[in-house]
Amino acid sequence: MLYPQSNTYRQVKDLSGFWDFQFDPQNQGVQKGWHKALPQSRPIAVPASWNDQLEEGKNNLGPAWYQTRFDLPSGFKGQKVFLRFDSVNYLADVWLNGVKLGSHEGGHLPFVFEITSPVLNSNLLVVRVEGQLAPDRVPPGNVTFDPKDAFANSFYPSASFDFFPYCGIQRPVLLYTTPESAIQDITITSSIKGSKGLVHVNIKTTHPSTLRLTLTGFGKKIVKEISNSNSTTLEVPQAHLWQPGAPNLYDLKVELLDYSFPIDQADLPVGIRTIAVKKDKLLLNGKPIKLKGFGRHEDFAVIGRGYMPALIIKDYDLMRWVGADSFRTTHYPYSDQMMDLADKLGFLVIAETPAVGLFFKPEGLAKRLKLCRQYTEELIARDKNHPSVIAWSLANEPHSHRPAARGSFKNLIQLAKKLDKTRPVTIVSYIGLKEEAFRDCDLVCVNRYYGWYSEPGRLPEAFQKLSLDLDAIHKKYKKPVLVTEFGADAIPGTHANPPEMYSEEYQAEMLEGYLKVMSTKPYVAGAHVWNLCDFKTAQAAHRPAGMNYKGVFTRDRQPKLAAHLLRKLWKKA
Ligand code: GCB
Repeated sequence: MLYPQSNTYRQVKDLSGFWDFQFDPQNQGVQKGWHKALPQSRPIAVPASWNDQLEEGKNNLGPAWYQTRFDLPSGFKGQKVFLRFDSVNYLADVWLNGVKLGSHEGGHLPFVFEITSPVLNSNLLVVRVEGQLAPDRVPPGNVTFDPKDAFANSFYPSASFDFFPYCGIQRPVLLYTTPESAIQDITITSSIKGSKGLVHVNIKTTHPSTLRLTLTGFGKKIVKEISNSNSTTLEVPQAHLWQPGAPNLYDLKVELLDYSFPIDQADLPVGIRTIAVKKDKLLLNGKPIKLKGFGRHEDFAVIGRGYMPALIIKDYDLMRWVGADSFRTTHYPYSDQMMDLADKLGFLVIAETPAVGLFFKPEGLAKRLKLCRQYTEELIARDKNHPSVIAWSLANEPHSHRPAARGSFKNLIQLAKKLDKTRPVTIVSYIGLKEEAFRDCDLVCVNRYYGWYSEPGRLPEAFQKLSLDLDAIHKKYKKPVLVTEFGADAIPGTHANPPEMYSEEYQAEMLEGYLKVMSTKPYVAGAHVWNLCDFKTAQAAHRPAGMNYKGVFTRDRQPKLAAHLLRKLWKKA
């Protein structure tokens, strides 16, 4: 899926701004025809979650309605016109000029409608958004309590996951055009042969035609024309490989030709790199790597989970400052812009679907699994061309103790591997040794909280358990092991000597001890601290002030003791 581009043949208009907004507590909007105009609206910012913008928005998960008016720019006429939502959480129904365009389920992934025929000179766009938590949704909520299903029902609102269930139009809404004959999609993979980089390109077009590819960078320009085929390989002599510390990107221009005249164009950055698993090592460009980084959340005061360019820059800067080289998009795909910058700045990314808190009780299971497949397809379609993405994570902490889990993950992993033959596929588990799905994964990713949820206050014991546990997991699966979460809450400004839970000292000591244990294990291919920053959760007895304080930076991005410690450890490594 190509992100909307603006060039000689294509236009983009960003519909961000103040939209009209109305909650629908009686759920009467559809029946009363609100899609034709909202009766009593007030302004709201788009993109942003609605919850922290308005007093009654806080624990309100909808339904709610948005509307905006836009005029079709003159340059859009005579072109195919599309409307793209980068992310609406959770369920979106969309009308243009009173005509229903369609619906989309699931936040954090884009959806597009072609609107060439319903679009007018002046338009009314209306969106109904609903973010209720339900057992047959992913991520789920309002799940009947089962003691084996961690987190179920302990939160208000009743999320089966540990972050606030922010709702709304959370990323940009874009109006864009393509020509009638157009490039629809480009898929890029790369391989390395000696000093040569091979860039494999597959292009999908509306009509069979001739294509011209131009790859430029590092003083080289490679041009190739292809007809009668949509695939080719570009050979780059003395290739500058992409990797952290040297995020070398080439520019690929693809032109669609009518005879020899270009009639459409799409541009993409290209990073030449390989990623592979060999025995218990994770190899980037053929060399073993060990990830140092974080889990994170798209989360900030007032905007909630809304797209905020300055926050993206800030978080990359914090990661750079601390010496991190990687992150996992916990627990849902991040914005396209975040991913673009990972390519540019040289961060390695484990890209995760929104499948968090997945459980395998029979009720609603078919629907949940269908959504998991949809998210896997949508995520890979969106992020397949990013050199920064080195693995797909298809779930975080599924409650996989039921037998249905193994087969379900086997199918899901197969799907991901069919869609992308180049990247390792995994799930992230808290079960570890008993996680049957690890047999089908390329990487073994475990979240570990010894010294926090177990062995509270007893760090030496925690480190011992961690060590034994990791060795046992490695012995069983013989694959690279990544500790994709470990951490302790530290309430900013809380100090204790000797260290005590919730103090900054305890958090720092725990992270240091975990990293020390992992440094003695050659099979550990990654350590991701939970979390980069403190973040908002739903309310629960174990979440003071509705916050998870496991950030090494505060929610407003100031360092705790642990951030300074990591900087010392990671910068010198
Ligand atoms: C986990 C979850 C993460 C939570 C974290 C915690 O295992 O994957 O979403 O926030 O633990 O702090 O409890």
